[in-house]
Amino acid sequence: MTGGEAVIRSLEINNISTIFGIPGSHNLSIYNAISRSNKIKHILCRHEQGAVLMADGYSRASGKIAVCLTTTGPASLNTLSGVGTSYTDSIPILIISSQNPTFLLGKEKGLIHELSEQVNFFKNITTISTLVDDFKKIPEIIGNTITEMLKGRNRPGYIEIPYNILETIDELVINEPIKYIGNQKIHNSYQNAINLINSSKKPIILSGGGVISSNASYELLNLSKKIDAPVFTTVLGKGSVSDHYRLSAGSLILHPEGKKLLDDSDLLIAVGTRFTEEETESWSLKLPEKFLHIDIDKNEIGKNYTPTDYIIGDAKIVLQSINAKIIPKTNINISNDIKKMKNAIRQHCIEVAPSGITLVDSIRKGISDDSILVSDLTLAAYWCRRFIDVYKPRTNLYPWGFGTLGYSLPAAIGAKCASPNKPVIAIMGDGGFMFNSQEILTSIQENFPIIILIFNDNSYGVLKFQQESLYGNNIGVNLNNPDFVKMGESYGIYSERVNSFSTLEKSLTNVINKNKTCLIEITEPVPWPVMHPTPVNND
Ligand SMILES: Cc1ncc(C[n+]2csc(CCOP(=O)(O)OP(=O)(O)O)c2C)c(N)n1
Ligand SMILES: [Mg+2]
Repeated sequence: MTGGEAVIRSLEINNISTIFGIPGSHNLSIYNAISRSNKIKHILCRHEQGAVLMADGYSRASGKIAVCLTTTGPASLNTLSGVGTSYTDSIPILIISSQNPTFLLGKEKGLIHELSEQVNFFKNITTISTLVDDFKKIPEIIGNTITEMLKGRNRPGYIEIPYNILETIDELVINEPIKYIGNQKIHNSYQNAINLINSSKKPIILSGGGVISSNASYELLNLSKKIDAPVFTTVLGKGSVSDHYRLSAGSLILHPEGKKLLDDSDLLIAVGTRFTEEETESWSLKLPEKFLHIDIDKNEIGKNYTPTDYIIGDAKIVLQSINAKIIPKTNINISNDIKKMKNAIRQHCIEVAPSGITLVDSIRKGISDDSILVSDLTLAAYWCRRFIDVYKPRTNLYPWGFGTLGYSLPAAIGAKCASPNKPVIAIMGDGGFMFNSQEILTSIQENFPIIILIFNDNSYGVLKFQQESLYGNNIGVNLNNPDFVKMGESYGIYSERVNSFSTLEKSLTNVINKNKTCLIEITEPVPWPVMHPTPVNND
C-alpha cells in the first residue's frame, strides 16, 4: 500500500468517518486513498481555517473526532487559529498535514511551501504533535495520537507526514484499532469531598464544558436532584442541564442577582470548569465559604481559586461515584429563589436594554429545542451566551477561550455535518461573517444547510463601543460592507433583510422550514449586553 493508503486505513480502523480538507500537491496520495474509501467522507472546504473550524464544530456537536487535512506550509499554518480554538476549549480534533520530503527538510533549498520545523508551530496548541519519520510507523502514530487526544482532558493532535513517506509503496498490515480504555479512574481519595457535600446546608453547582465533554449531564442532574442544588452553567457548560429543569439557574452567575444566590450558599461544587477571566470577572467573583473542585486536569486545581477539597477524574465517573455515596437533602425554597433571581434579572435587562431581551426571546421562540446555535464574537451572541435557554448538551457552540472571530459559519457547517437532522443556526456580525463567508459554498456544495444570521452594524461594533467609552473616539472599526442580501443571492441562497428583532422569530421559523442554507441580515442595532465582556482596561 501507499503512505496515503496507510493514513486512510489507520483512520478507518479508528472509526474516523469525516475529513474536512483542501488538496495540495504534497497530500495527493492521501486524497487518492480517500477516493477509494467507502468509510470516510471528505468535505471540500474553501480555506484551511474554514476546514479546521468545521472539524471543531463537528466535534463539539457530536463528541467524535473529525480530521482536518491540509497540505504543506501556508495551508498547514492557515489552521493555527482554529487549532488554538479547539485547544483552549478542550475539543479533540486531528490535523493531518503533508510536509516536504524528509531528506530535504531544514535545508532551505527553495522548495515550494518550504517551512522548516513546521511541526513546532503546533506544539503549544496540541496535546501531541508528531513528524512521521518512517512509513511503517504511520498506523502506530495515528493510533497513539488519538489515544493521547482522548486521554484525560480532550485536546487536538497534529500529525505531519513528508511527501516521500506518503508516496512510499510497501507492505503494511493495519488491523489493530487504538486500545483506548476511557477515563475510568478517579485519581485521589474522595471521602472528604463526600463529607463536605453531606455537611453543607445549601450547596450550589457550577457546571462547565467538562460535563459536556464527558457526557455527564445525566449524572449532574442526579447530583442536583439528590441535594436540591441549583445549577449554574458556564458558557461552555450551557446545555449540560436543560434550562427547562426547575433548578437550572442558567449562565447568570455574574449578574448581581446571580451573585446573591451564590453568596447565600455554603458550598460551591464546580464540575469541569477552570474559572477563566471572563467567567469570574477577572477572578473577582467571590465563592462561598467552601468550594469543591471536580476536574479531569490536575493542573487546573488551585490555579485560579484554592478549593477546600478536590476530586481529579472524569466528570461522569466522579459524579456516578459520589452520587452513590452522598446523603440526599432538600431545600424546599430553592426553586422559588431561582425563579425570583431569573425574574429580577429579566426585569433589570428590560429596564436597561429591552431590545436585548426581545432579541433573545425572538431567537429562542423561532427555533426548536434541539436546534444547534453556533456563536461568533458579536454583540447578539454576547446576549445569547448569558440569556438564551438551552435544552440539550452539544447544542450551544461558542469559541469561548480563544474568542476566534469568524468561527460560527464554518463551525455551523461542521455541526450540521455531525447532526444532519437538527437545524443549525450561526449567529455572527458583519465583521465576523466576512472572515469566513467563502464557506457558504462548502455548505451548498456539500449539502449541509445552515441558517446564517448576520447582525449588521457596519462596524466592529464591540470594539467601536469599547474605544468610545475608553478614549472618546474610534479608529479602524467602521466597515464598508457589500449588500449582504444580494451577496447571499449571488451564492444562490434564499436571503432576506429583517429590520426588527420582533419579526426575527417568524423569519427564522420560515427559513428553518426550507431546509436549505439561508441568510438573514438583521439591521436593528444590538444594545450593549448586560453582563458585558470584561477585558477593557483592567489591570
Ligand atoms: C481572529 C480575531 N481577530 C480579531 C478579534 C477582535 N474582535 C473581537 S470582536 C470584533 C468585532 C466583531 O465585529 P462584528 O462581527 O461585526 O460584530 P459586532 O461587534 O459588530 O457585533 C473583533 C475585531 C478576534 N476576537 N478574533
Ligand atoms: Mg458589526
